[in-house]
Amino acid sequence: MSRIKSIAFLLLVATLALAACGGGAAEEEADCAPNCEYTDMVFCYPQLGAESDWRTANTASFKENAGDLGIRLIFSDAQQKQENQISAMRACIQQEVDVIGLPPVVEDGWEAVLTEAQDAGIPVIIVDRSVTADESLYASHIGSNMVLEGQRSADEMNSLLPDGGKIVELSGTTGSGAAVGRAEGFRMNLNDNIEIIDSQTGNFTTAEGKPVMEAFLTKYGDEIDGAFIHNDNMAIGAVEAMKAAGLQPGDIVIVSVDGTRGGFQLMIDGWVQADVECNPLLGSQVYAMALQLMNGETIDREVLTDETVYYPGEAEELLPSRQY
Ligand code: GYE
Repeated sequence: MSRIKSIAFLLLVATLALAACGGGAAEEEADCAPNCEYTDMVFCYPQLGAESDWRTANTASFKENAGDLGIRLIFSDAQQKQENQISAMRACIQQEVDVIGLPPVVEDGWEAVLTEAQDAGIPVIIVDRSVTADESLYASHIGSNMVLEGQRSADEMNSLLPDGGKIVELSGTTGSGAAVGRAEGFRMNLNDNIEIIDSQTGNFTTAEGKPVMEAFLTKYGDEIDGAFIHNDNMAIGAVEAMKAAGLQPGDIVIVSVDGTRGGFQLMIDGWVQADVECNPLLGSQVYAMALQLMNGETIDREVLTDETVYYPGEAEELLPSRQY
């Protein structure tokens, strides 16, 4: 008797636990499942900002692809502020959108709003940068492998400074998955004879990259042999500072990240010696996954973009065909 009672109790606990968990794949299916089409989709994209050419291309990719596919896109620009992204997500949850794509400005602090989306049965695809929140709180992550980008950057710096030297780092937004991953990967692969003498954030913008390089030049003068710069827009600002200080292309070797037209131009002009690709054109891939989620299909938990490294020798030829 007591055994039967305890089995019954266990069953009850298990049922309650399942109910409390909620948010299972089946419950996230849309009403149109399993035959949902793009024209059924309301997709929310609380973009993090417009800080760089990479970001502008990323926004254009989501807007253009939505237009082509007939998706209703709810777009907002958080101006690099996490609280704005969180409010935009909450507004989308209220509107009962089908899927949210979140490009998180920083890695930490997403647990509460991701839980709210999950409780409302709205799947979230983390786009571009990563989050530290538990995997169970979102459907998938589609973006670049930032650690690998950092490792590739270090490999380039190693070949540019075979006898070692002193370098500075212009890092991206503090606490962002892109900056954290690139810094980590870079340090993993950098040769022991290369010393990072300083590292400061330029917030991924040209406007903030310039004064950071100015300050480095004032402080270290011609001690600096190289610079690892986390994106092309900051490289543009840094080069402006270097020109103003009377430096010539190649005086300080630069490894940059993104592979935008601006970065290609800097390679053509001799300022940047290697540009590690980071691809912003993620719209159609994210929408395809969003549709799978609406239809209750199984999806990959992480999809990393295939990327390469670009060099000055090919920059002139490739520039006209660059999409961003
Ligand atoms: O490198 C930078 C942008 O998160 C990968 O953000 C992205 C980065 C990109 O501002 O240009």
